[in-house]
Amino acid sequence: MSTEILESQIAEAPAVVQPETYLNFTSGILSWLLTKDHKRIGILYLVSVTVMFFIGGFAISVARLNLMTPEGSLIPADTYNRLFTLHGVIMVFFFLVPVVPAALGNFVLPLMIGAKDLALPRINLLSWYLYIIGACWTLYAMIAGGIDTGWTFYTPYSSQASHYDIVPTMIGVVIAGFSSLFTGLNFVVTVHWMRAPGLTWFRLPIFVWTLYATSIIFLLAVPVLAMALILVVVERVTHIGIFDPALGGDPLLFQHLFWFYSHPAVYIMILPGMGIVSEIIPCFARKKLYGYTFVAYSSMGIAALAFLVWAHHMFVAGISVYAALVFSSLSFLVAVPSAIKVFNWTATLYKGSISFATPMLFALGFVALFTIGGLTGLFLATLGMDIHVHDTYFVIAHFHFIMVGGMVMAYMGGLHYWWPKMTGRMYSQWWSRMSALIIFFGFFLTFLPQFVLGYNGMPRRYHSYPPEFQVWNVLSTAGASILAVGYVLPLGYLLLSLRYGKRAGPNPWRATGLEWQTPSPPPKDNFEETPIVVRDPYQYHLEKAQNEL
Ligand code: HEM
Ligand SMILES: [Cu+2]
Repeated sequence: MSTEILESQIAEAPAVVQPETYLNFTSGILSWLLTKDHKRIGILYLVSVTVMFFIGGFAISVARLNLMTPEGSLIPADTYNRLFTLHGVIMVFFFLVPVVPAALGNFVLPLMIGAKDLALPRINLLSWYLYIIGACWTLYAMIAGGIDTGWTFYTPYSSQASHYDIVPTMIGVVIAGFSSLFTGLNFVVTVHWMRAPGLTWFRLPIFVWTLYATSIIFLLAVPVLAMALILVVVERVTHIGIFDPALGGDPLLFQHLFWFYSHPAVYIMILPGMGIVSEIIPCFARKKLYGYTFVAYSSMGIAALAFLVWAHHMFVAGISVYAALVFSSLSFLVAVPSAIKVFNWTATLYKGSISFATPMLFALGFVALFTIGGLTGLFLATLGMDIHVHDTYFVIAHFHFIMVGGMVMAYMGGLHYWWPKMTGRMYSQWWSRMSALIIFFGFFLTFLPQFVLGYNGMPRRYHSYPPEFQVWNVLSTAGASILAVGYVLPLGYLLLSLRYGKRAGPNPWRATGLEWQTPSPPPKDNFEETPIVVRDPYQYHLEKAQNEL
């Protein structure tokens, strides 16, 4: 099997002493904190989002343990509410949104287009500082004060009922929002200006296309979220009626503004994941990506449609039946570009010479779990079904299939794919494959029972429940414990690889992207000389032909 070929290649990589790289050309903590190098900023993001992931994960682990028993005797209801809110806010705004664009994208985007850096390196550093300030601020507000509105900050909870630290939490989220906004701006400018000679738009790797589409969403949607949150703050401080009916405001208005951002935001979370998978599958199937132009256009199609479906979150909130019908139909349309991608990945796999290396395991996990998440989304877009399962565990299961089964899987795939490029080292193949499997099965055991729970009527955000739901909840908690092991393992073998890992060489996967044509880790300015592109991406069949000669 070609896996063996890969492993033997890893072993053959020459053990020469590394010359100057982005990691060692200067040293000291200040050289990192003041760096304008996109690769170092990518690493700074990587470390920070990882910390946030484990904080958010810890919070929900306690909440999930509480659900082992129907009466929820582990923690008080109030603590439970604060924990799931902390989990949601951290995971969405401080992990899922930035993780792929700001951490992986920052690192590989310039390398993939043959550029020296992003177009606006200082703005890039500023983005990271805004992220850190927003994160510390929000965390402090949520831990010292606490909020219990859920990550959606719905009014009237957030405008009157909740008495905790709503205002500082929202300000923190808005600050972090500007970080995404600047990253998006930076990426758009970079893709327009900095492509290597010969790298036309339709020669761009799909990951670059998806980062571009994501950036457009950032630019159009983040300001709306910022405005909505600022209006809640204004209302709480000045008591001018905006959303609060008691003051003459309209609570539905908040939901419109919020979801006008947050629905497109779910595509911010999933599009770059699709991009990663579109890099990994051709590489480990040693085939050209099937239907490249369709995949590229479908990314832009998803980005455009994302803005037309926000009110499918509001079917039971009191919008008119006609509006609901329109939003329901539009929601079905989003399935088309998504299905195109799934079809193209499957077609790429067909008759490929597949190697089940770790990044590929994660990518295949993504395709399976994302497909289930997407199909259950169609259930939710169906008006009658949505009325039945709205705000139940069915919804929790659906979005975790997309965001955790989909996005986190893709992220892990990308991390394992580009790790040798980032660090110059290989990690343990055995342990990393184990953790891919543990995450996959742990994930299923955690979230599959939640579809059953939701369908049978267990509402979300409840700290206790009727005893007949216990069996499924215990299964889900057991799955979550397995999942937790799967997430902690990579921390171990990746850190160990930094010291003990084999040297990776410039191109351990024999991939075709430009990022593999420079040493690992790359030198400070990425390429010794600017590469000139003469071929379309993913020309794995050419390489295969050469090997056969
Ligand atoms: C990257 C990973 C994850 C993300 C982005 C994420 C995101 C979210 C979000 C947005 C919510 C909604 C909170 C709300 O209802 O306001 C939520 C709820 C929940 N999450 Fe996660 N989650 C992640 C991982 C996990 C994991 C690993 C578990 C399993 C232990 C988990 C278990 C839950 C549960 C049980 C709830 C429901 C809380 C409730 O409504 O009572 N999540 N998650
Ligand atoms: Cu939506």
